[in-house]
Amino acid sequence: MTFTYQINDDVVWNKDKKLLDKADRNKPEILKSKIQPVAIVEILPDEKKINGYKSAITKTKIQHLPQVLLKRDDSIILDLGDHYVGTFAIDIQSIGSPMDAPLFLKVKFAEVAAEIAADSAAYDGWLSRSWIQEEYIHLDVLPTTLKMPRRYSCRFIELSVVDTSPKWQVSFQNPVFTAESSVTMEQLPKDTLADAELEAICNVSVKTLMDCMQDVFEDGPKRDRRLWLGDLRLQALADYYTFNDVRLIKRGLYLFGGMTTSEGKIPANVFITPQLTPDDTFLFDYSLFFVTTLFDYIQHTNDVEVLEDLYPVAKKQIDLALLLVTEQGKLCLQDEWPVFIDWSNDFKKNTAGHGVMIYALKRFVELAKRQEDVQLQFYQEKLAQLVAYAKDYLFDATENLFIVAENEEINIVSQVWMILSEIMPPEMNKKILENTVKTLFPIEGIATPYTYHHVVEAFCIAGMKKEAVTLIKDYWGKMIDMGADTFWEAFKPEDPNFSPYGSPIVNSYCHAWSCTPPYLIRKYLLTKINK
Ligand code: RAM
Repeated sequence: MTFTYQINDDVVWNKDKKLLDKADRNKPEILKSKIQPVAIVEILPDEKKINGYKSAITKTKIQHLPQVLLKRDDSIILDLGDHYVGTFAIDIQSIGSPMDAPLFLKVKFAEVAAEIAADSAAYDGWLSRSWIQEEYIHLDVLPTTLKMPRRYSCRFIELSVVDTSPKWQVSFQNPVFTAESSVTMEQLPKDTLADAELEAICNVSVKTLMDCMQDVFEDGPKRDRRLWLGDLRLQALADYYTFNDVRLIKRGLYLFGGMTTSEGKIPANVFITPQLTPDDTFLFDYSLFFVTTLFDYIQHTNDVEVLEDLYPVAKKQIDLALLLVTEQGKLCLQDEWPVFIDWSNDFKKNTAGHGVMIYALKRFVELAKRQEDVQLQFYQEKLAQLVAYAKDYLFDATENLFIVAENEEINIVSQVWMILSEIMPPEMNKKILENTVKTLFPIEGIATPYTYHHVVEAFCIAGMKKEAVTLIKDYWGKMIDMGADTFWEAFKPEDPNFSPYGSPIVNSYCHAWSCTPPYLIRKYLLTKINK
C-alpha cells in the first residue's frame, strides 16, 4: 500500500485569469453553527471498534464540567456527539491559591476514539506528523478564553493538563465548537429510503460530504484539506443526488481548468491558500476525470457557459492522453504521468488505466458532438481503436476475464474499469463480473472506499443490483458497525485495524471519496430497494 510523492519543480504553469475569476465568483459562503459538547467520555479498548477503541460516557455530566478541577497529568475528554469541522473555544480559570506558574495544556482533537488513545510521539509514518491534531499551549494568565488557532476535524476534544502548580487547579467552562460547512442539512431531499440499513449508510455519507464541503470540496477536512480531482469527481456525483449545490463543482472545475502546465496538463490537486497554487503532482486518470466531471456537470446543469469555457481544457487532456496511444489502440503509460486507480501497488494497473481512457473518451466524444468539433471523427476513430485493442489483446475469451497484457495478471480493477467503460454487451459484462466474484472475491488487499465505489458501480452497470446492495452493506455498513460517524479514507474489511500510515493518528476518518453510497443507491438501486 504505497503512494509516492512526486516532485516536479521545473513545471511551468499557465494561470488563466478569466477562468480563475469565475472560480472566485463561485466561492461559497461558509455557514457556521455553534455546537456544545454532549458528554464527558472516556476511551476504552474494544476490539469490535475501529483501531480497537470506543468512547463511553462517564459518570460526570457535561453540565458539571466547571466543577471538575484538574491538576498535573489530569485530562478530560469532551464528546461533540457527532463529527464536525470548525474552530474551538473554551473558558479556563484557575481555582485555589494564586496562579504562581503558567498553565501548560495539551489539546488533542480526534475524529475517532482511537486517535485519543494513540501515542503521537510514537508515530513514525511517511506522512507528515504535522497532520496530528494536537497542540501544546502555555497560558500565563487565567481566567481567559482559549481560542484554538486552527480549524479542526473531530468528534472528541481531549484537554490534558501537563502542569499547573501544587497551589492551584484548573477549571474549564463554556466549550463551544463552531462548525463550518458551505451547505446545511436543510438542503437535502426529504424522502427516506425504505431500507433502514441503507438509509443509515446514506446519512453517514451526507455527513461526510457536508464536512468536506468547505471553500472547495476538500478530500478530507483533517487531511489533506485540499481539492483533488479524483475526489471532486465523486463528490460531485454524490452532491447531485443529495445537497444538489453545484457551486463548488463549478468552482472546482474552473480552478483546475484555470491552472494547467505550459503543455496544458491538469494537476492532480490544487492548493487554495495563501494563493491559488497547482500541486506539481500529475495522475493520468485524475487528469482525464476533468473531462468526465465536466461531462457529468453539463448533463446535470446544461450550463452552456461552463462548457464553452472549459471544453478546450477537456480536449487538451484527451489530446495529451492520446499521445500515449499507439495506432493499434494500445495505451502505453509513462512513469512521469502515473495512473492512480488505487493506492495499492500490489496489482498492475495498465488495463484499468485503459478502461479509464475509454470511459473518459466516450464522454468526451459526447461533448465534442455538442460542440460540433470538426475533429469529432478523429476522436471516434481513436475510441474505436482503443476498444478494439481492449477486446483483442486485453480480454481472455476462454476465462471471460480481462487480463493485464504484460504478465497475464487477472485483477479486480481491470474487470471493474472495463465494465465501467461499457465496451462489452450487457450479458458479457454480467458474465465477466460473475466470474470476478467467483475467482477474485472476497476482495482482498484493497483498502480504499474509492475502489469499492467502482466495484459497486460496476455491479450496477452489469445489472447485478443484489450484489451491489450487498457490497454497500458489507463495506460501508461495517464501517458504521465499527463506529463511523463519517466514512473513512481507508478501510480494509479483512484487516480492519490496517492503517496505510502505520498509525491511526494521521488517517483521515472523514474522507470525500467514501461519500458515494447516496449516488450509487439513488442512481441505480432505488426502485429495487423501495420494493
Ligand atoms: C491521498 C488523498 C486523496 C487522493 C489522493 C490520490 O493523498 O487521500 O483523497 O485523491 O491520495
